[in-house]
Amino acid sequence: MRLDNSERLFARARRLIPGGVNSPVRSFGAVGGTPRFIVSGSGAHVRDADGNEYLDFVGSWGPLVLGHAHPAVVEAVQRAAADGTSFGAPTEGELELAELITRTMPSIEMLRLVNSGTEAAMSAIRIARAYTGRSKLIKFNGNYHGHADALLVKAGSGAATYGVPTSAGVPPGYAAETLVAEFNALASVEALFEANVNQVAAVIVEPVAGNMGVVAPADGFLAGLSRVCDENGALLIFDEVITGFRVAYGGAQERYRVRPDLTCLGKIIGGGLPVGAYGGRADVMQMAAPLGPAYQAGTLSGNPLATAAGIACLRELAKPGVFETLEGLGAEAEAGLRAAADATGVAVTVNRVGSMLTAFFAAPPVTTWAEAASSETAQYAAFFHGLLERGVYVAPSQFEAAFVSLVHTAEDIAFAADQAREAMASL
Ligand code: KE4
Repeated sequence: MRLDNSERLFARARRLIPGGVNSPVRSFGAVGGTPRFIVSGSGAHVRDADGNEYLDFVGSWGPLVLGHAHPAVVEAVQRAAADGTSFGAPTEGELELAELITRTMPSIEMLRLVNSGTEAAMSAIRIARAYTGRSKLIKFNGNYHGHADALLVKAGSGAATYGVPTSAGVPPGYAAETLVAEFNALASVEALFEANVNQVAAVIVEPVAGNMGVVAPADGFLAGLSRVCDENGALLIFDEVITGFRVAYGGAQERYRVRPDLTCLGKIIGGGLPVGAYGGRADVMQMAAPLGPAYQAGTLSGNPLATAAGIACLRELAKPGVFETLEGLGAEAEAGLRAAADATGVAVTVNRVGSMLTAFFAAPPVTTWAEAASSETAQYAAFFHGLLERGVYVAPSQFEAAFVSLVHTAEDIAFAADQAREAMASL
């Protein structure tokens, strides 16, 4: 496989950009080799700077549930851009996107648009602290909520991938306010509440973990979190940056029928452009400036291009049969991976929720961070390259999700399964 152009571009990039990338997980640091410089995407495929084409299951880490360059999204962005790219003033598009979201997720009575999932999570936590007057936060080992200081404590995704789950540069005083529980272990949450009576402002959770690889909530776990938060006067924050409009149109809160106090959104609601959002109970959201005393702002928050892309994307997802199609394609992808592991005898655990899934190179079950972290990451790296050489692009990290889009076909999934079997056979 020719990689001259990606190698040349990567060498240039490393001179100016730390690690040659603008987000660590892209650097292939965990799997080795040269990150592919992508020049275009169309439907379920991307093309790199050397003309190599790949069937894409990264999907820009979740936003591209409609695939690359979907006509409805492209046309909406082109039309919006022709009228100006940003005004720094309210626009109708922000209102329309807010109405689409609040109609879909009844727990969100009011919301604020921001530019990323990181901003959404950090702002939701600030609002929760302002509302409760409390400082401490409970998060889960292996969950990732963006790179705000308070959240880079035992974080998943790239932080776990590169072995810095608690980042340098976060003052000990900040980290001390963040308490860490174990995902799917309600007792670990109850113990933290008992040890920090009346001090916890909120619990923030990925309702379906995506950043340790995909780990579904155990039966009753999410409802248990809601109960324990209510009992202790704390707010429950669902970080649905990945799961929102992914695991159901109404996200994990619809799929599992648990109503959080606050929700963080991102990725899909921007249709591939930078959008995040936080929202929830109106009495809590009243804390946000200019209504209340908790300040949060953003030059490009709700900008017309991003809201146009997000509205076009959510409108497509609202069409009949979309989530049945995503569920079916996800199930086929899961079956293909399981068949590849069975045919080759490789110890793989495949976890899936809807159209997000992960093949863990670990014996089953994988229901906790500890079990996910026991994966053979070197084997995953070899599998990753085996797929890449065969034209299939998945996340360059064991601790991420693969995403199936609406434009992957049954033939695509069958092709990927065949390549997975060959890649596993060559381990
Ligand atoms: P952003 O700031 O990257 O838009 O969102 C942060 C975030 C918040 N919450 C969840 C559940 C997330 O998954 C993320 C970001 N996800 C990672 C990959 N799992 C983004 C990829 C990257 O870091 O480059």
